Amino acid sequence: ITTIPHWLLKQAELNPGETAIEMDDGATLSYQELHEKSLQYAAYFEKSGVKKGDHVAVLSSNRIEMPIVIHSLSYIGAVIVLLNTRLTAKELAFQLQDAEAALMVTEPEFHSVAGDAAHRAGLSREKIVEFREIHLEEAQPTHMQTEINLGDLFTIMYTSGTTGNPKGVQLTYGNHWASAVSSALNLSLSPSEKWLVCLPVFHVSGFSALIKNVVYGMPILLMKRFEEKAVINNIRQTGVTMLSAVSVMLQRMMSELGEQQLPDYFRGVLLGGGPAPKPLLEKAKDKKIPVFQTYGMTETASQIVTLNPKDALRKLGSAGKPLSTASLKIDAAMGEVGEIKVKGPMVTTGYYKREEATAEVMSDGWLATGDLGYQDNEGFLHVVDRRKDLIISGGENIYPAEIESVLSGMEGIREAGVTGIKDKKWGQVPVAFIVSDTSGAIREEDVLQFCNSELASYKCPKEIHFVDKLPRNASNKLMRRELLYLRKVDGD
Ligand code: S0N
Ligand code: AMP
Ligand code: MG
Ligand code: MG
Ligand code: MG
Repeated sequence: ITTIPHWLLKQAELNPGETAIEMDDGATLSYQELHEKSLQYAAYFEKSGVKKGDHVAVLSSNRIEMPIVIHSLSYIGAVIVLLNTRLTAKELAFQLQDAEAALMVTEPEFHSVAGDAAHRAGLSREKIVEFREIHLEEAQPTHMQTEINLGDLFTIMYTSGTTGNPKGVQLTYGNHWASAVSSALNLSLSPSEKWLVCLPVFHVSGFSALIKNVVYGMPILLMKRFEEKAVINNIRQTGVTMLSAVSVMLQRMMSELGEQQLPDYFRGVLLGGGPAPKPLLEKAKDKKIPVFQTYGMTETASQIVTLNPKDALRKLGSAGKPLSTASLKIDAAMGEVGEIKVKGPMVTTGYYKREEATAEVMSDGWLATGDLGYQDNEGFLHVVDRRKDLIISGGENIYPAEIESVLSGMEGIREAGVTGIKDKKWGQVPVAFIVSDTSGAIREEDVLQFCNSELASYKCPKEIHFVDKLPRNASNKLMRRELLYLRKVDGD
């Protein structure tokens, strides 16, 4: 197959009156309403000049407009560039430019950062559309995509790398569709479930739930932001059966729960986006909260290896087996650690305009993830280490190279090295080691202020250490793991 009926059009036909989306403020949309609103938005975007194949950037929190904008853009065949709302104007500008965005859609909350980013990217003011400016005059666009071509590019989401600038991960409709179908087979999902979405929709973690919503006809409860109390209340009061989360969210939910339990109809938490600490999994088991660890990434449109509910307790700590349409291989003997490679219809076609970077990780359909793991004697995956140098803080990725390049651009800094340390709250946080140049007198507070103006705050180093030189090997390569020996902790 190359084409399928548009998934939202199909749900509007099959389940018009069923609830598609509930918001935590009580607003709801049935599939028919979601479809009609999306058509109206599509007509507006078409009138604004958006054509099939154009790239439209979206900068928004999990508002009800988010799914509407996403489906409306797919109704006119535009490609959606999802922007992380925590980024600075400078970081956003890079992505707008790199992705060749023709238009940016955003909400009033980001008025000023969006304006600044667009200006830096050379995108004119009238190319920024705020939700409140969208006029719903026409009922539908003139050129509507009633069918989805699975080979067409659907989304671009940015991910940083071991060197230099972020790269745009391209995902086709087929990638997202295969992901949704495979996830349903793995977790036995059906329209009688309700999925709570508290992960950001600008990440594939949250985005994939919006696709499940229209591919299965399964309702979702969309939360504007994560808040542990509200998540627990929503599970109790609105019949939520499943949710996806990163470790820090599960941790916060369990502290909030204390001795209390979740209702029996709650089927479980799909836990991913970073390491799943064993003590956290044990604690959830004690509290009778089913947790399904999943391994996946932006490049695989979310899950690719996931622990099946039936094995969840027996195989605690494992990330499970590849989904039914996917394959996994580790070039090492059984039980031995090696690089994790994955293949399947959910795997990206590559990075936007980065043929070299794509060729580096893709070969014969296999994606070399850079993550390390082993398969046990039953074939279950155990992830033991993340991609080279990658720091994961509360589910957000931080690449030392990106922070180092910002730091060395600051006046007074000769060179900088960045690595991660363990953190109780976020799992890991970045710390920086700085060699100042001969001009001397550079202050910690100036460095922090500089970082704040250039980098999203989760990327800003939590400690600054001034050192005489950085540890390098014989070929002059920075040895980031050795940086920690230079760390001077207060009170030492
Ligand atoms: C954990 C979250 C919710 C924390 O945000 P919170 O509590 O709302 O913070 P704020 O009130 O916004 O800010 C308060 C201060 O905290 C700082 N801050 C916020 N987040 C972080 C962070 N992650 N690290 C460090 N600091 C942080 C703010 O900057 C602010 O500080 P100041 O005042 O100094 O500005 C939030 O971080 C969050 O939503 N995290 C999750 C992100 C995520 O979705 N990651 C997954 C990405 N990966 C993928 O998409 C692929 C894997 C995948 O698909 C998947 C993942 C999980 C589960 C399922 C799947 C799946 O396969 O389906
Ligand atoms: P992202 O690029 O934001 O999609 O992050 C994906 C990365 O998160 C993976 O390449 C891994 O390094 C890490 N990750 C995802 N799932 C797991 C897991 N179950 N255990 C350990 N690390 C994980
Ligand atoms: Mg908050
Ligand atoms: Mg990430
Ligand atoms: Mg400098």
